[in-house]
Amino acid sequence: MDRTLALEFVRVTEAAALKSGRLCGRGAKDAADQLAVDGMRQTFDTVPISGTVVIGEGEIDEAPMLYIGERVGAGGEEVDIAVDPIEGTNLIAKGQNGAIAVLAIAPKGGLLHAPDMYMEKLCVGPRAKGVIDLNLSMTENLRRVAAKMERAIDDLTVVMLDRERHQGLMDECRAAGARIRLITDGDVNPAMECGLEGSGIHMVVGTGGAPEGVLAAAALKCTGGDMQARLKPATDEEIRRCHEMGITDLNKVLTIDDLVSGEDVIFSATAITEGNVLSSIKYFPGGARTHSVVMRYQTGTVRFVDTIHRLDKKLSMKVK
Ligand code: VTB
Repeated sequence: MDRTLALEFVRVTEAAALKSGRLCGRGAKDAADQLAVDGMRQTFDTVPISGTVVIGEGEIDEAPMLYIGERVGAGGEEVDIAVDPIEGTNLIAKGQNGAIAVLAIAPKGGLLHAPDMYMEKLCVGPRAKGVIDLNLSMTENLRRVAAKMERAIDDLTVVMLDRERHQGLMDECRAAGARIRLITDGDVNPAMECGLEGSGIHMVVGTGGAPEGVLAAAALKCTGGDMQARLKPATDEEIRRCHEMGITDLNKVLTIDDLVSGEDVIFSATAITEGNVLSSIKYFPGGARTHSVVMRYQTGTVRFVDTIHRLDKKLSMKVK
C-alpha cells in the first residue's frame, strides 16, 4: 500500500475522536458511537482507496454505516478495512481512561473476517516473539516470556479485562509474581502498547471480542510483536459462523499471521480519553488537539502524530 495513505488513515481516526470526544463522561455511549461512526465514514470518502469494511459496526441489517461489506473510499487500491470508531464506548461514557478510535487496513484478503463473538487472546511485544503458546498454562507462558525478555516474572506487567472469567489467569499471574493491570474495557489499546518499547505493558491475556483481536493483531504485526488467539463460539449460530470461515477445529490456535495474513497492514489509533501512551483529546475555543499513532508493517515505522485542529475552519468537524 502507498505509504502516504498512513497520514490519510490518521485523519480518519482523528475525525472519529474529534466528533465523539465532546461526549466524554456524558453517559451517552450510543450517541458517542454514532458521532464517531459519522466522522470516520465521512473522512473515508476523502481517502484514495477502494475499501471494503470486513470488521465494522455490524451486519448490513443492524448498522446503517460502516457495516460489514460496505464499500468506502474515493477510489483507488482495493483494500480491506477493520474499524472500531470507539474501542471502549463504556470508557468514553464514563470519561475513563483508554478509549480510542482505531482502524487497520490491509490489501484485500489480509484481515481475518472475525465474527462478533469472544476470542481468547495472548499478546506480547517484539522482544517476546516466538515463545508464547495458548495451549500452555499462563504460568508457563509467563516463564517463557520472562526468559525471552531477560527479566524476572515480577518485572512483567500483564493486562486483562476485569472479568470473573479471568479469575484463573489472575490467580496464576499472582502466584507467579507478575504485576497485573485490570481494565474495565478496551483490550486493543494495551495490546497495541505491548509492541511499543517503554510502554511498561508486556502481555495482554484473556477473552474479549474477536473483532478487537484482529485490530490488536494488526498493531502487533506492525511492531513485530506476537499474538495467538482462539475463537470462543458460545451458541450454535456462532459455531456455524466459525465453520463458514473454514474453522472446523474449534480448538484451533490462530497465529498472528492467521489474524493478519497480508504482506502489508497499516494501523492507526487516536486517543479519545487519556491513555497509557496516547494523551486524550483536548478542546479549546475554536479547536482541539489530538494524539495518534500510525504504524506500517512493511517498514515497521511507528509515528506519533500530535495534531492541532482548527475546527472553526472545518465545517464538517463542527459538533454542537
Ligand atoms: C471485549 C473487549 C473490548 O468489550 O469485547 C469487551 O475486547 C466486552 O467484554 O475491548 P464483556 O462481554 O465481558 O463485557 C471491550 O472492552 C470494548 O468493546
